[in-house]
Amino acid sequence: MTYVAKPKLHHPKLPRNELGYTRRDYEGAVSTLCAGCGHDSISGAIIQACFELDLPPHRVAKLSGIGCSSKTPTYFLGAGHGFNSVHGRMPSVLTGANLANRDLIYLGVSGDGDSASIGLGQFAHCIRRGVDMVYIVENNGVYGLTKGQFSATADKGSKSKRGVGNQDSPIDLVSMAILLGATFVARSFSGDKAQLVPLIKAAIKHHGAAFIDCISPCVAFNNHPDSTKSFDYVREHNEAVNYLDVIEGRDEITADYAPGTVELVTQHDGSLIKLRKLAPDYDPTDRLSALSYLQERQAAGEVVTGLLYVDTDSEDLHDRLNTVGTPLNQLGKDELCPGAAALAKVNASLR
Ligand SMILES: Cc1ncc(C[n+]2csc(CCOP(=O)(O)OP(=O)(O)O)c2C)c(N)n1
Ligand code: SF4
Ligand SMILES: [Mg+2]
Repeated sequence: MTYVAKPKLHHPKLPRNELGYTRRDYEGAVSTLCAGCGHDSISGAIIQACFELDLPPHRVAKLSGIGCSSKTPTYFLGAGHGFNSVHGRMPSVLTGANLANRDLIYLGVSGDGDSASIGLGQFAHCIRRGVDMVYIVENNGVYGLTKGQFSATADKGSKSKRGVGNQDSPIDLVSMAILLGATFVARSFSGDKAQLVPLIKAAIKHHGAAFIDCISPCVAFNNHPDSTKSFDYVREHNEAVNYLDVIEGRDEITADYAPGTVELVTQHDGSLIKLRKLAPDYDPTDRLSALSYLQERQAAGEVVTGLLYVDTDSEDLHDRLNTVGTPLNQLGKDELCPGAAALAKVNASLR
């Protein structure tokens, strides 16, 4: 119930991070989603990731569209900035906010209907522009909020709760994100926090467009035996290519791993991704093999999860536009207005 406030009291011995915050300081309002909805587990993973990264909650901007998934920013980071936009329009609002203030951490939360159906064009352009953000799709294969219609990510042949088969081909958002130029692409499962939390942390540390497709079963409309987005199906067909840890630049690196099974990937800000490879031949820095591996395993009915692709030389929209380092919303009149002489020169060049 939205009117039930969470109790402010908490155990005095709750662990605190470097900022002195407990995990409770990263929570939001009480969730109104169905009990057992995968989306709530993703909110829990976001809370855990931000707590572990010692992020000041007020430095995070949470943007979403419309849907059960898009409601979730209310349930985490209550002290962050939030903007619940129009269905499928989160990417352009996020792009504008990022251009105006590059200093915040941008978290776009969307659904498969929000991003693969009505918002597909917005998704594509936001990714190809390299907006510095973490874009999470909470993917359940249905429009949960409007009572379970198939979305564009529902697998062909997948059956609805009422037994109707989906005849259309699915859109695979991770393959699409790689093709569109995302520089960090991952897939995970709401029921696998051990994999999801480090992926979110690495995505936050990434400089550029980071995309996470998170399979998140809808217990009300799409968690039955004929659904390929059900808890049971994903557990049985989950093919994890790797598990990772994120090591921040300031920490001493004490890796305890068997040679040949771990790969260290250095990100733009010096943080390290320690990849425990489960598929020994999988190279997440090789874009072409990532795409063909995804197609191959998908044809075998498997759901490939883990860090699928990362470009360690990534750039973002601000790099491409060569904008100033100071957030535009902090510039004064003198910096923003070039003056009459400069304007006259521009006008003269156009005559
Ligand atoms: C312009 C517009 N068209 C349609 C709708 C109705 N609508 C609301 S949410 C939704 C789909 C949500 O599906 P998804 O993004 O997958 O989120 P979920 O509820 O499954 O988490 C639709 C079609 C709307 N709100 N606005
Ligand atoms: S309808 Fe589905 S997606 Fe929406 S809250 Fe319920 S379980 Fe979650
Ligand atoms: Mg959905």
